[in-house]
Amino acid sequence: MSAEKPTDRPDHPLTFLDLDVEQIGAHPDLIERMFDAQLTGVIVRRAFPETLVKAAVAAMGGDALGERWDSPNKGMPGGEIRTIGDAATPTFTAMRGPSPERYAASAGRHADNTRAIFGDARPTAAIAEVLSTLYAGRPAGPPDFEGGGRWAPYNYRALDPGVQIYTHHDNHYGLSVYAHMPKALDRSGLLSWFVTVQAPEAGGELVVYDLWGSDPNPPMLPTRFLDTAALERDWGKATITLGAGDLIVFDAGRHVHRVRPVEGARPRLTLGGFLTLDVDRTRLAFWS
Ligand SMILES: O=C(O)CCC(=O)C(=O)O
Ligand SMILES: [Fe+2]
Repeated sequence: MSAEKPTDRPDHPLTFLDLDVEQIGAHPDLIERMFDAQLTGVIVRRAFPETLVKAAVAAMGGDALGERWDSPNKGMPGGEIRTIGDAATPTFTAMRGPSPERYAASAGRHADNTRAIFGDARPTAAIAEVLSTLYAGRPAGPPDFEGGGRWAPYNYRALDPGVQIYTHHDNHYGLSVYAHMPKALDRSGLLSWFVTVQAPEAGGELVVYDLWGSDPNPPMLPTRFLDTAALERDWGKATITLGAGDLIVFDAGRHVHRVRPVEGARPRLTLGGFLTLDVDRTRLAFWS
């Protein structure tokens, strides 16, 4: 992690903790601190066991998953992420996000996709354990999808050479799919998390700015996308490099962020989603 520019926005500080998975038991308050904007993010090194990393790279980096891969940003120059499983976000092909019916069908395939990648191993339990530990051991899991089924716990992502995730924030509770999220969950905040299973040769860093999605007059391009060049010039930022097995949780509901273009020959492979707390602060919910 490096903060290239001292922030001149003391009310939007960029503060990250960088821990090894063995250390996180000593920090049971980190999820709440992020939720309450006291901390921007936490990096958990070696959070995902090596056997799971290897299985994910073998499957996601090969071509056995074929038709399971989707291209939700098809037609977006430089932004054509590949995914397995839908996310509750706007995409280039669905600006208001997936319909509830589409999302529910995709979430219903999550277990089968996960078996195709990991066999009998339990990646979701491994992630739930890390997130729960950061929340004082309280239960962590995907919420019910009201109307039937559950939210998918995460989706799978590949950024091929040259591809990036453009500047955005992730406070998307206004999308129609969120009508199916239980009311007991707190929508005043949202954190992102993801696990890197394969880092690219270069590029692909997460860049987090000290601009919040709720700030007035953000720098916009005529295309109505955020003006990344203006952010690079005038805002403070943190650049975070993640290796295989590292997990990050950060305040993606507030902070504008992006993933720099992948350089080199191999794709950047991650799996991840979002999380929030219930209003009563008794459990953590994570979903894609
Ligand atoms: O790199 C990823 O998988 C996602 C990055 C991102 O925008 C997020 O985690 O909110
Ligand atoms: Fe994001």
